[in-house]
Amino acid sequence: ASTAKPLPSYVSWKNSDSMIIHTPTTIETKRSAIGSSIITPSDRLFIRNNLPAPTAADIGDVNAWKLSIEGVSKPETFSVADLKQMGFETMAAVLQCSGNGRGLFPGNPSGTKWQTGAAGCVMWTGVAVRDVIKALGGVSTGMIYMTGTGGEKLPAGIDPLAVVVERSVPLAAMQDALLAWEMNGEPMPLAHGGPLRLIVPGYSGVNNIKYIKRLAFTKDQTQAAIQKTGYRMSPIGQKGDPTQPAVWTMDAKSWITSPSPDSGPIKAGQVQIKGVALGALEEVAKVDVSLDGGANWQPARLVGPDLGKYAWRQFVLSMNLKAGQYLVSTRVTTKSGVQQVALSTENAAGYLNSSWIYHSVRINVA
Ligand code: MSS
Repeated sequence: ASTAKPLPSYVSWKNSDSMIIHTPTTIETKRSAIGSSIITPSDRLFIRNNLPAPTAADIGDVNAWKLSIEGVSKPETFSVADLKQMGFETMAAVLQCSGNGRGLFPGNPSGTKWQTGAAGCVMWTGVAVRDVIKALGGVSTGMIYMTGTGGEKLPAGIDPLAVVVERSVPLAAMQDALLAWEMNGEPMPLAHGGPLRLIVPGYSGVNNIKYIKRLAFTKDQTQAAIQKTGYRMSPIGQKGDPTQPAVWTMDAKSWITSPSPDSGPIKAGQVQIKGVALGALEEVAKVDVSLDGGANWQPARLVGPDLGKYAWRQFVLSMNLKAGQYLVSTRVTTKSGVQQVALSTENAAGYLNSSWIYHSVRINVA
C-alpha cells in the first residue's frame, strides 16, 4: 500500500509525482524533478508556509489588493492595479528556503528534513521597489532596513508579533528587489504569494514575503518573533536571539540532479552527470565535479543561457563510467572567485547548508 500523502487542496494543481510532501505546509521538489530548462515549472516548485495560506475568498479581487508603503517621503497605499502602471521588470531568481539541505547536516538539526528540493529558479515579473520608492520621494533619512509584512489573517487570541510573517532585510537589498504579480508567465499563484510578492533576490526564502500588504523602511528590525528569535544562526543547543546573525543572504552552492541517488543503479558506460549551481549574489564562473569525494576535480560544462547573477546555471559532465561506487561532489566558483564551502557551520535550526561535502552523493554503477 502506498503511504504517499496526497497534496493538500490549496496546491492540488501541483504535479504530485514530482513532490515530496513532508507536511501540508512543507512540500519539496524531488531531486530529479526540477526540470532541465533552468526555470522550475510552477507546478513543481516547492512550498513552505509558516502560517496557513489565505484562500481566494480571503484575497478577493487580485488587482484591488492593497500595499501600504511607509518610511518614505510620501507614504502611500497602492493597489496592484496602481503598481502595474508604475513599472515593469522581469528577473530570473532562485527562491530557496533557508532550511534547504537541512536533512543533509550530519547532526540532525530540528525542522523539516529538506534535501535539495526546497529551491527553484523562477521568472518573476513586477515593478522594481526602487522605482516605487523614487515615485514616493525616496526613503526617509535614517532608515536602515526594508521590512515586509505578509497578508495572512492572524489567528485570534495570540500576540500578533508571535505569528506574523514580517521580515527586515538591510536597506541595500532594496536595489534589486521586486514587487511581483507574475511568476513564470502566469499571474502569481496564491500558494506562492499572489496577488503580490516581495522578491529579494540573493536572500533566502523567508525574506521573500508572500501576499505582501506592507512595505516599510525602518530604523530597526521588526520585533516579530520570525525575525527576533526565528531564522537566526543559533549555535547548536541555543535558542535564537537578536545578537546572532539573521538568515539573510544565500551562499554559493551546487548539487547534482541526475543521476539521482533515489533512482537505483546506473548502467556502466556514458553517463551525463547533471546539476544546478547558484552563485547566490554573483554570477557562476565554473562548476567542478569530483567522482572520488573531492580528491580529483574536473570542470563541468555550463548549459543554457545565462539568466543573470540571481538565477542558477545548469551544468553537465559527460563521463564514461565503469561499474563501481562513486562519491559525486560538485563545487561552484563565482566570477569573483568565491568558492562553495567545503563545510557549513551546523546550527540549531539547520539553516544555510551549502557544504559540498554534505551535498556529495554516492552512486552505484552496475
Ligand atoms: N511569506 C508569508 N507571507 N508567509 C509565509 O509563511 N514563508 C516564507 C516565505 N515567505 C512565508 C512567506 C518561507 S520560510 C519560504 S521558504 C518561502 O516563502 C516559500 O515560498 P514558496 O513560494 O516556495 O512557498 Mo523558508 O526560508
